[in-house]
Amino acid sequence: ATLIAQLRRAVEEGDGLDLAFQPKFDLRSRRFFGVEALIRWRHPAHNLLLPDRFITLAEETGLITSLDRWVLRQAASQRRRWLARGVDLDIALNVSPHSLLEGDLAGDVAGLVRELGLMPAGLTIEVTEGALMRDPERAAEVLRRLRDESGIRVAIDDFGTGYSSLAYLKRLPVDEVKIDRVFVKDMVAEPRDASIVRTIIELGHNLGLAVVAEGVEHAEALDRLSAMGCDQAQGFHLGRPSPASMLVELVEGAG
Ligand code: G
Ligand code: G
Ligand code: NA
Ligand code: MN
Repeated sequence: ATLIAQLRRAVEEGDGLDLAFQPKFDLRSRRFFGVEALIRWRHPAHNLLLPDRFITLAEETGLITSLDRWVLRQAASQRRRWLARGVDLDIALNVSPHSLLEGDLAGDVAGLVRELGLMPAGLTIEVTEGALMRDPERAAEVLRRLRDESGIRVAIDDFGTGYSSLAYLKRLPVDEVKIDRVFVKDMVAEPRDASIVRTIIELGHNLGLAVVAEGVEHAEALDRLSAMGCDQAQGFHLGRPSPASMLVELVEGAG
């Protein structure tokens, strides 16, 4: 079978798909407060496939809608299972532009949150600048409904690599910006990267947004981000994407 046919089967039956969870760390309380869910595909022949190998394919074939819906249900169910064990971790999930702008994401989320008895949802939806800029009016409407009807937090992912207009950033119903890891990766050695990071933190705070740095790979970067007033951080230094069970150990170990 072709990769497309295999992906269709995986998505339609949820067979071989899995979520990895990467911890998100609060720099002020020095605690893990949440995770980002990242999809993995245990392909029969290629072992573990990372999303850069199949998300584009899913977008091109229209499978992305079902894939994102599967992720949403899994993430919400995981949140529920953790809550039942007294583990209160916000779960962030990535939503493709197509899933944000077409169909009825806000309605789907509201239905799921009601079904699982999660209110507020304790979920964050991460969207890229590209998704927001493709149709800012429609994006704003969907995001506003997600926040109002389901208590969803909204994050702009990979911030600084797209082309968001600052005028839209001011008007969009967003809670958080995530500084793209290309700026964070070398910020200790590269003064210009450090300046960009500092500038995004200041911009975010001036607009009343929480600022998250992704791609934190070393303790030095974490210290610098802390000193700059960055709110939250994520990266290999703090924890790699891992199965749900390992997350609980990490969080309880640090708590
Ligand atoms: O997990 P990894 O770091 O390899 O992710 C690579 C890219 O795939 C990232 O841009 C991430 O946002 C995206 N991605 C990961 N999981 C999902 C998912 O569940 N849905 C969508 N639409 N994108 C995802
Ligand atoms: O685009 P998005 O931010 O959703 O991408 C998440 C991707 O970033 C995941 O594939 C994850 O594996 C990867 N990632 C997470 N932390 C780090 C890190 O510290 N360094 C690098 N290089 N990649 C990371
Ligand atoms: Na993301
Ligand atoms: Mn990102």
